[in-house]
This record gives sequence, structure tokens and C-alpha cells, in this order.
Amino acid sequence: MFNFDWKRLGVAAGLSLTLIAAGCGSSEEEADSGAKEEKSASEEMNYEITGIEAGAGVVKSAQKAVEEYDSLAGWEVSTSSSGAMATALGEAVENEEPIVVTGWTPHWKFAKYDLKYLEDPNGVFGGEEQIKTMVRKGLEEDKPNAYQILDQFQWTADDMQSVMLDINEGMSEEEAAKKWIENNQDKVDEWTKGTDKVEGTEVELVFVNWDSEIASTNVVAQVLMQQGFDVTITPLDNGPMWQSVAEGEVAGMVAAWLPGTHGDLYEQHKENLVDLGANLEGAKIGLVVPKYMEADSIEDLKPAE
Ligand code: PBE
Repeated sequence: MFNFDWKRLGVAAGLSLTLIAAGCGSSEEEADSGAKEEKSASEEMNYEITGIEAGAGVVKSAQKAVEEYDSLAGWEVSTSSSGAMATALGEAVENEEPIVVTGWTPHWKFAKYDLKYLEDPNGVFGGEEQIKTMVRKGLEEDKPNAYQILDQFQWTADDMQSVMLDINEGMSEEEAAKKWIENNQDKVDEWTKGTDKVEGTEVELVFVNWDSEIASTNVVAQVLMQQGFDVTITPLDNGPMWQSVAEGEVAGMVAAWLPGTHGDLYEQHKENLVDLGANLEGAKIGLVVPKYMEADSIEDLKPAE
């Protein structure tokens, strides 16, 4: 933080020494110099929001924010992958440089770095979200034990975040899932309550390679395996994930973010899905920045000139 201030002071000094001297005086001039500094942060970011996969709901919302907010005029949302976003965020934090990413909770990044959501006065990113479980029609009749376990699966944001952190710190996805299960047998017992073990019944779950969904899908897969199922987990893009469940090609998924993030996909497919309700409460999406940045709201960013 200290380095960052000096760096920006250096930029200001290059422009005008009197501005710095004056900036120490009245609050009006301080506000003026603050605005200039924030402008340079937006400029330094090349007016770019660091996005994730193109099909993600949070990327669509970020694109909508660029259209709606005057402060984001001329900005672009870059798309790549959740992993590339996390790398860019880590590098920016290391160098105390400004960065705006498409973010979400639960996510290990909040445990690892000091981050904040930018306020979203227009509500483009929606409010609190649930993560819901969706299965194919007919699963209840064909594979009642799998259906019941998926129906009874529910955990907390802290549970999910602890699995994500272990994976982020280098544990394999399977190991992290097994470790959480061992430490939370009481919860797992609730999910399997009233079901019978099976012998090799096949179950395919789909997900997207978002860190949150890697965690949940691996935990559910391990629980199903411990009950005797032959489980396949298949990573897809967001649209195909919804489609494969709606078309009955796979058993289901635990990765439906609603009502906002995947609202369009839900509307498109809801007639062909069985909605098993929330498996996690209190999720959220938005634009996320390191706390050392001065901007607190999307409106504090500066349009490209
Ligand atoms: N996410 C994580 C997803 C949902 C889960 C927020 C990146 C999305 O934006 O679609």
C-alpha cells in the first residue's frame, strides 16, 4: 500500500509539483487530486475489466454494466478463464497495481487477498444468490437413491470455501473433497439419510471449471462413490451444462446460480428440468478490486477518453 501511494505521488509530481503542495491544503483540492489519481488507475488498467469464461453469468452482467454505467463508457470486459483471472489478480496484488475482476463468493480469493466488491447502485449484478441443484426429468424414477442424495445435498459458503482453499493450496480435487467429507461426516450422513447403497449404478454430473463448482461437484461425486455409484464428472461451458441436463443426457448438476446469474438459462430450460432447490445460500457476484484501490463504487471508475 505504501509503495502504491509513492508510485502515484510520483505520477502526480510529474504533472505538477504545485498540485501536490495544494493538495495538502484544502479538502476541495484534495478531492480534485483524488479524482485525477483514480483516473490514472482506470487508465493504468487500460479501461479493462478482467473477466473469466465468455459464457459465465458474471461476464454477461459485467458487459451489461459497461453499457449502463457512464463511468464504464469505453471499457471492455476481457474473457479468458477463471484460472487466468486468478493469476492476473494475484500478480496485480503482488505489484499493488489496480485491477477490476469479475468476482464471486464463495471463492478462495477473499481468504487469500484483501478484496472488496465495488458498490453497484444500479443493481446490475443482482443481490444475494442461491446455488441450486438441477436434475434431469425421470431421474427420480430411474435412480431414486442418486436423486435423493442430490436432493438432500446442502452446505454452507464456509464449507465450500474450505474445499476451494485446499485445492488452491495444491491439494488434488479428489483429496480435498475426501478430506472435507471425513471432517464433516455428520453433514454427509444427512445427505445420504434414508437411501440404500448401490452397486455400480452410473451417474454423470456436469459442471463448469469454476473453482466453486469444482469444489461442490467433487464433494458430491465422492459421496455418491462412497454409496457405490460409478460417477463421472464432466466439465462443460455454462450453456452446454444446462442443455445437457435439460436434454436428459446426464443426471444433473449442482451449479445453478439463481435468480440472477443464470436466470436466462433457467428461463430457457426450466420446463425440462427438475429443480431440487438450493444447495447453498448467500452466494454473490460483482466487480471485485483489491482494497488498496480508492474506488468503492462502479461509479468511482473513470470512462475512457
Ligand atoms: N460464476 C461462478 C458463475 C457461476 C458460478 C459466478 C463464475 C457465473 O458467473 O456464471
